[in-house]
Amino acid sequence: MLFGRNVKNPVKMADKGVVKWTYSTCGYCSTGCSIEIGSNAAGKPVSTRGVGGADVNRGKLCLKGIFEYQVFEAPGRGEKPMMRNGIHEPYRSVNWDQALDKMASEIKRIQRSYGRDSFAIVSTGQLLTEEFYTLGKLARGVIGSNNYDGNTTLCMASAVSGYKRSFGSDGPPGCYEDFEHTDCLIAWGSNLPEQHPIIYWRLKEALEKRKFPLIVVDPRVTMLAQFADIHLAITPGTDVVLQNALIHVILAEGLEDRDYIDENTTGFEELAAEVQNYDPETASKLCGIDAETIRTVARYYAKADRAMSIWTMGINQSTHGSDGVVGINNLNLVTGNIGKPGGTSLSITGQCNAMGTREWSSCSGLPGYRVLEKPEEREEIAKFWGVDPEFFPKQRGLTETDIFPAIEAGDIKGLWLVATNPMTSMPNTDRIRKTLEKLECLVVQDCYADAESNQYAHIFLPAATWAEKEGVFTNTERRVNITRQVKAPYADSKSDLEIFNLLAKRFEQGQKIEFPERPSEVFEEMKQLSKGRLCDISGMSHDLIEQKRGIQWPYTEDQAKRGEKGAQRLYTEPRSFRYKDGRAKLIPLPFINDNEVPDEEYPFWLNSGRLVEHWHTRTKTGKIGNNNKFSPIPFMEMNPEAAEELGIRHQTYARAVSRRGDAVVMVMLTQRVPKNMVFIPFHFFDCVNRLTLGLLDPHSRQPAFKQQAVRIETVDQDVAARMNKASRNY
Ligand SMILES: Nc1nc2c(c(=O)[nH]1)N[C@H]1C(S)=C(S)[C@@H](COP(=O)(O)OP(=O)(O)OC[C@H]3O[C@@H](n4cnc5c(=O)[nH]c(N)nc54)[C@H](O)[C@@H]3O)O[C@H]1N2
Ligand SMILES: Nc1nc2c(c(=O)[nH]1)N[C@H]1C(S)=C(S)[C@@H](COP(=O)(O)OP(=O)(O)OC[C@H]3O[C@@H](n4cnc5c(=O)[nH]c(N)nc54)[C@H](O)[C@@H]3O)O[C@H]1N2
Ligand code: SF4
Ligand SMILES: [Mo]
Repeated sequence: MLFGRNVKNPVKMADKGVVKWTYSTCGYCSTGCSIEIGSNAAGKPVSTRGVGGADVNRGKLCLKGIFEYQVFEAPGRGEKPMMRNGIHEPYRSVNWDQALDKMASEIKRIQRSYGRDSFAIVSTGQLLTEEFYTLGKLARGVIGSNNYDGNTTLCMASAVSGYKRSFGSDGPPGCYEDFEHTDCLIAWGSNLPEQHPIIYWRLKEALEKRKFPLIVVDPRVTMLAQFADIHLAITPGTDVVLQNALIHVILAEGLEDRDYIDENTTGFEELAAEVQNYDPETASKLCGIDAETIRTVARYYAKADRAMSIWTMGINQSTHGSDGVVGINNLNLVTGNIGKPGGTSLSITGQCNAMGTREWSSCSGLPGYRVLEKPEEREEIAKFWGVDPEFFPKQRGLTETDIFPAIEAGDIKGLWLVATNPMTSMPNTDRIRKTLEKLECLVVQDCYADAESNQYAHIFLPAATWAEKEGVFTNTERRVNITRQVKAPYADSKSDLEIFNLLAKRFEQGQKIEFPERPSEVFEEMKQLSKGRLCDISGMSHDLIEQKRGIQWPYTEDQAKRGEKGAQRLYTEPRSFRYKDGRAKLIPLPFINDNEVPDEEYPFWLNSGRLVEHWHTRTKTGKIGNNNKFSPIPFMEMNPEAAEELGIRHQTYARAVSRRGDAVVMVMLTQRVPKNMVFIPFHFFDCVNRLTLGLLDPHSRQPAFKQQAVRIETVDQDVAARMNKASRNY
């Protein structure tokens, strides 16, 4: 007789018939996991697995990486270029020459009629670095519009701005290995287990080996908060107050690192004077954390041998985003925690190549962290590309969040969206819809034709995606890793690199400048331009990157010759910051509350963010069954006590209303949010971003996606259910 396991069907692993594994890097988040794509005998990708020897993920993947081979054939892929005269006409398929000829002639017409900057370009954090560099060359050196930016303004702009203000340059100074050395970690507005599952796994592994305090600052009880030793459920948008109060306690109790401050910083007196105003009792009234807890956390952080902070969108997406980053840097500088193992200020980036675009896309300046404002840097690039330096603007143009209002105002008439879907991802999407409708020409270049922004386009260019092409990404810890091509571009789509090159040839100046066709040749150009820069990659090559499963920059030719690893940390030497005197700046941060805050009419905070199973606007994960099934419809987290007062039950529909618009969503009752807050994931079209306001940070121009006010209303359940069925749902 058979018992137990033996009577059950044994678990069978489907034999997918993999005959070949191709090395790649995950194309979703900025963790930068090394991944192998398995193809069957017919050359079709049928599997993905983590790479064991890779330093970042050591064989692991999260559920997005595990099913990533399904993105290639998912429904909605763009098959052929399409065109139409007006956005109310149906699209017709055309060939590439017709689409690109039309695009080039529209760019020229618009620039001739309204000026060079009247045609804008908005790109992304999700192209390969070689593609970013090439788009930068095309935008800055050929088309010559200064209104060229990326969706990174919705994402990383505050981190970039804060790093520049504190250290004199962008560039996250730490790495994942810092978890293994730190004695205290504060995570600010960052939900690692869901948004960076493999970085979280690295943190958890470090905690299992050696316990240290984990402190989480987040108004919501996220999964990371559930694992924390101390959770500070902060009042939204007030992190700067808490930072000032922590420094107040540190200085009042003499816990600062005097030697480090004297040797490496300027501005200490001004900072000390400002934080005088933030004694824990006063701060407590503003940020909602009790005074004793502020003191405890300050002592933990300052007394730890090595302390580090990580942060993500809870800090960046705020009207105090840039200040919040500077505040974290201040805290680390006064405690001497920069550039040492376990002592750092590490921005956790977002998209797979959020770093690559910062380094090489020329969005905010010129390649290799050069800026338009410095004549010698303009000269250098102009000479290298073979253009007249006078062709470059002398200062940075509009950011994405200023480009849309400029379209509204009639200053911009044409727009090219490359791998970004603002109809779902920008704040106040009703306004974005009206804005897009005003354009004389909108070009959408996307791997999926059903990206919502494409409903408003005149020209659609189908792009290849991820491992249908070849090139590098840079992850959160400055690690450059490679994606190898596993299959040909889907249908008649083309790699973004090829599209840029084909468009360049349609301009006189584009015929004069060299646009190499192969990604490895583009990489060689970048290497040349990186020599002596902070982001030096001159010791790398595509093959070496694959061999080492990613290399961290800076990595010079000398380092390569000596067979060293890439640099794990920046600013490890005294006075090695990027300001002329080598010192970092301590910057006082007076706090003014300028958010939309709840009031009688709109009594709830509206918070928004992400879920582990979905990626952004769901053009990918919405179609992958094993991702989508966990959250197939929009929902709203709401506190049970608040719901009871309003007569709202679990798993019924309710309407959230803001001053901008409304959205009907399924209610999920949970203690994860406080009584005066609701949380709605932003992955769904015509949902939370109909409600958001998106006030801008004055330094970074990044929108505050996480702080606005709404009221909640009951709705007729049958009507809501019918509406929900009728709305687009994969
Ligand atoms: N599964 C998945 N992973 C992703 C992505 C995805 O779409 N899906 N996107 C990637 C990208 S581009 C990014 S930028 C990252 C984002 O990664 P995260 O920033 O970790 O994710 P979010 O959910 O946007 O926001 C994080 C937290 O900020 C908190 N928060 C809100 N207001 C405040 C505040 O005032 N102060 C503080 N301290 N916290 C606040 C929210 O409650 C939320 O829990 O994730 C990346 N990883
Ligand atoms: N309410 C709210 N809104 C938010 C946020 C929030 O927390 N709350 N977070 C913000 C943040 S941090 C971010 S990063 C943005 C993200 O916002 P988006 O960038 O608009 O979101 P994605 O869905 O990633 O859009 C990328 C597009 O590029 C396409 N694509 C993918 N790969 C390729 C490729 O190789 N080539 C081409 N040409 N196209 C490709 C995809 O199909 C998709 O349409 O959203 C922001 N919006
Ligand atoms: S953690 Fe990020 S990089 Fe790693 S598999 Fe998941 S989505 Fe991909
Ligand atoms: Mo992001």
